[in-house]
Amino acid sequence: MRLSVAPDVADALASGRPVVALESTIISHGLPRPDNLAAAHLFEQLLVDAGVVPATIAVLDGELKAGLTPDELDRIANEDVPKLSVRDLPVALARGGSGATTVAATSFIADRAGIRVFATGGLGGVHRGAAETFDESADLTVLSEVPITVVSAGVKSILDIGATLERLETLSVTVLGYGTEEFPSFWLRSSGHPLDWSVPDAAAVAAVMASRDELGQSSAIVVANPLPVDEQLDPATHDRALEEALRRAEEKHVTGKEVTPFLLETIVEITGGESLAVNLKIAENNIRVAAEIATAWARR
Ligand code: PSU
Ligand code: MN
Repeated sequence: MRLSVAPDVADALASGRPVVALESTIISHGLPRPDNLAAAHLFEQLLVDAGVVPATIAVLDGELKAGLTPDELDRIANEDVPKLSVRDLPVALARGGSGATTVAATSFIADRAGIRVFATGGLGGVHRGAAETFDESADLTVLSEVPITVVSAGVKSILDIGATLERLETLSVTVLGYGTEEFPSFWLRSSGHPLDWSVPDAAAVAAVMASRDELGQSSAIVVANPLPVDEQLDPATHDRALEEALRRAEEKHVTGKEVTPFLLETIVEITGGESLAVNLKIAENNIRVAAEIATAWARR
């Protein structure tokens, strides 16, 4: 397989030291330039500071990458690379192309590299109106097939959160509230959707990972990690921005894989960057928890 694992990542995996995978679509499509490159460096540094080796995942020049050099990180942040999900990977490899990986493609590549824990901001999910459009992220179906533990702040309220949770159930993806009994809605701590299972700490997540392996299951564990309430987006600002972004997407007939980036950019614009600041906090918060989980896992 054309998979290049960075030397520090390969060393850590070989000696059982903690590694956390990071996705690259959040860098290329989820955050605006030039903040995106600074954020990408910060995300890696948070892991390094926690004694964990970061492995940012992407596709470059026809090769799957687990762990990027600073130059490679710069390319993802500053070149107009496409967003690649799992179905796009064979085409990118065949053409010698490059791209940023979604949660689905990152999970797939991280698993092939032998990485067990992955931190992102929010997962893709079932879009509003999916009953007519069938727009559901491949993140969900891929997570039913890849035994990775992914830390996220739930899914954004731009999606249909209830339908997303139903699909995760159907797909046998284990969902754990991290210090919460409720599924978070990314910018907000609450979504109104209760969860079946809550865990208090990283060691409890590692114990569930071990049980999953013991059962020989192939599906992912989603760790739903909400922001502290004093760090969340103001709920009134949130509701106003969401409504307006959904209206504009409909008016402009935005469809397919453009929907997520369009809504996110529009919400950043409407909130005057406030949603972006919260977005960064969410990613940082998830990375810290992922570092603790990877460390607890490495100790077992
Ligand atoms: N949610 C976010 N920010 C993002 C994404 C999702 O809050 O940048 C990205 C992730 O990479 C996710 C992808 O895997 O969008 C899902 O896109 P789609 O719905 O087209 O599958
Ligand atoms: Mn879609």
